[in-house]
Amino acid sequence: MPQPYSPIEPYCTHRLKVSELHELHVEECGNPEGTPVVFVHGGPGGGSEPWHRQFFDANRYRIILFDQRGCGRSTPHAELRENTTWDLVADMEKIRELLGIQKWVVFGGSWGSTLGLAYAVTHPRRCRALILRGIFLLREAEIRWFYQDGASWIYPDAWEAYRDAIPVEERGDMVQAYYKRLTSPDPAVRAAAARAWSIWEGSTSKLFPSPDMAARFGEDRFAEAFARIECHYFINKGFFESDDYLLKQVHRIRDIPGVIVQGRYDVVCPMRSAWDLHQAWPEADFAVVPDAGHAASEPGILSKLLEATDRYAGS
Ligand code: STX
Repeated sequence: MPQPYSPIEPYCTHRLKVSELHELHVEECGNPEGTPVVFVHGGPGGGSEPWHRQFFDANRYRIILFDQRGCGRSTPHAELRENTTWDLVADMEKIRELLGIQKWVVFGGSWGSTLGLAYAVTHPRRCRALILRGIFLLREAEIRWFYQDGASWIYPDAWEAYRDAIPVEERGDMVQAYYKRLTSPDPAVRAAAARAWSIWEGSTSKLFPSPDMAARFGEDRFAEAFARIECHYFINKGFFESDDYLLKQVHRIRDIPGVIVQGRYDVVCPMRSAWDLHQAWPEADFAVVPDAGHAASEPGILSKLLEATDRYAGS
């Protein structure tokens, strides 16, 4: 079993005001003189967690974690206004400038891969390397697969609760139906929809599903931000100008060292997207883990991620 690095605490935290409305939580761990790496969390709306620090050797990396707008310790919680992909890309630049970093390694899984790619194609010269896992390009087919029809064929049991939160006559467009509830003025309606949405994702993330994970995803505070922000980004097609925007922009980053790590049995972000990215960016290292799903904590995925961070750590 691969072991993550030991738990660590930040040596420094920041509150960064990025708009009239939003303030971000930013933290630095590890070695202030080390290679800078930014951890880009999933969702959108998932927030960063203490164990995310453990993908990196604290002796060799200056590890930067932040909570994206509206989630984790950033405020206001679950806020959808002034919250777009391009706001988040701009926030990453603000963080980089605040910390006086020229170039950093960008590490992200799932939505973290989406945002990591959006950042990298916009600011390629700021990226020392990219480490991407569980590739999500936020294309219509990916949203349809997981939230409408596809993953439901693999997890019909977990699907029931997600489906039953929506009345039959609205099930033709689940994302739209959820959006209506997740933005309802009634907090009880919002909370019920958020729980159902979030538990669906938590129940399907691992090759061997863990009840712990599903339960954690169902906690009110987490679910509210996760479900509302995800749904908002999906309704808005990721704020990308076209469905294949990221793939079309990959030419901008092909000379940056890159690693793509993908679980073969990822049901949340099926391997087709990682494969499409690999085709568009053949120079990047492409590691398919034959016995894993979506989660970064699965042994085969963790092992490849640790290998990748070790490679770019410098001396
Ligand atoms: N959303 C996939 C995603 O980014 C489509 C994601 N799924 N679960 C997570 O992120 C966390 C484990 C980070 C909450």
